[in-house]
Amino acid sequence: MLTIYSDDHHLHHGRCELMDGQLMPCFEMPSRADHVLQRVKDRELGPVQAPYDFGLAPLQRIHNRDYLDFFKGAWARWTEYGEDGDLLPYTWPARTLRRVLPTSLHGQLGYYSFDGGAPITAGTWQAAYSAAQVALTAQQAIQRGAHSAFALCRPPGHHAASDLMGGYCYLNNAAIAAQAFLDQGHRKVAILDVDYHHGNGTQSIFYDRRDVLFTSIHGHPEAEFPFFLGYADERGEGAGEGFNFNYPLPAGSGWDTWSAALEQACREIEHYGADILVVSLGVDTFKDDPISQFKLDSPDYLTMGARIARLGKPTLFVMEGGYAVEEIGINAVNVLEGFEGAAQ
Ligand code: SP5
Ligand code: ZN
Repeated sequence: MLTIYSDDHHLHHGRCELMDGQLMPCFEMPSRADHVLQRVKDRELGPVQAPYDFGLAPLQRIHNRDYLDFFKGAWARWTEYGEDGDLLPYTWPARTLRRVLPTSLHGQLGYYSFDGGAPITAGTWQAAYSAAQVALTAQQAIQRGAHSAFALCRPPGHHAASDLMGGYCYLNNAAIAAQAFLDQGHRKVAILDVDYHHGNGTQSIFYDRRDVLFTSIHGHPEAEFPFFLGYADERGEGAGEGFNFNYPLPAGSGWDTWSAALEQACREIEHYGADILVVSLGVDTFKDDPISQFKLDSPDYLTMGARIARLGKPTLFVMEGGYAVEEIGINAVNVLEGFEGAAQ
């Protein structure tokens, strides 16, 4: 399987995040992607190629122009204040407040984010831009006939909505790639989001559309980030009604529970008749993940990949979360190897 990778992800290295009342080093760190790349090489999964540059147009198909302009320019505005620490929001337009776009940098940052988990550093825009290009380059490989490809994206993307960053995400790599498939002639794209957290950004982007089926297996939002989306009764709206499927699972869920949800998601994807499958590949479902509560073990990821392969669709894997850094490469590449072992 072809892997697309850019070293630019090293340009994004947030200093800290707030957890349990303390500032901790960011769980979403550069060594994550380094470990995945190393495992791709160790297992001789296939060639590793740098991304092409498709420019901003495919990003603008998903993200609002004002959001992209804000994100691109935010760091320069921050340095004008003489600051060089991470740029982090601290006020959001929650209930009773007005959703107005202030002129101040921090006001705008609150407007364009939903949590304090997406720090902007000097290189965040470039890293996120390159991650989107990684996804688009892998998408192009499938468009040109490959049965599968792996977009080794970092930072991840599935929490990012059309004009919101959060949950370590800035640009929605999977959504950008899904839209590119549609723009290049495909009619039905299915997204299977296996990250431990609900893909709220992806769901919101496609919620009123039927040309993208969104399915997600995740920690129940009653108890888990992102809390405010990802419930089973969210089935889509308008033309998109019936094209959104959430499988929220309780803390402690292991492979038996998880794989039963995967069966249901696969059934919906088959019923939908997708031309293409995009997998939001988070491996934070792992038993030793430091911020998650599922109990999948490394061999389970081989089985996961094999089940996905049995759908028989051209499949783009897009890297999302996974914070057990030592095992992230094993687990992510196990999905890909399980897929290859079962695909014809
Ligand atoms: C892409 C992705 O996986 N983003 C996840 C963002 C999760 N951010 C919130 C983390 C909060 C962790 N709290 C764990 C409490 C354990 N005591
Ligand atoms: Zn996650």
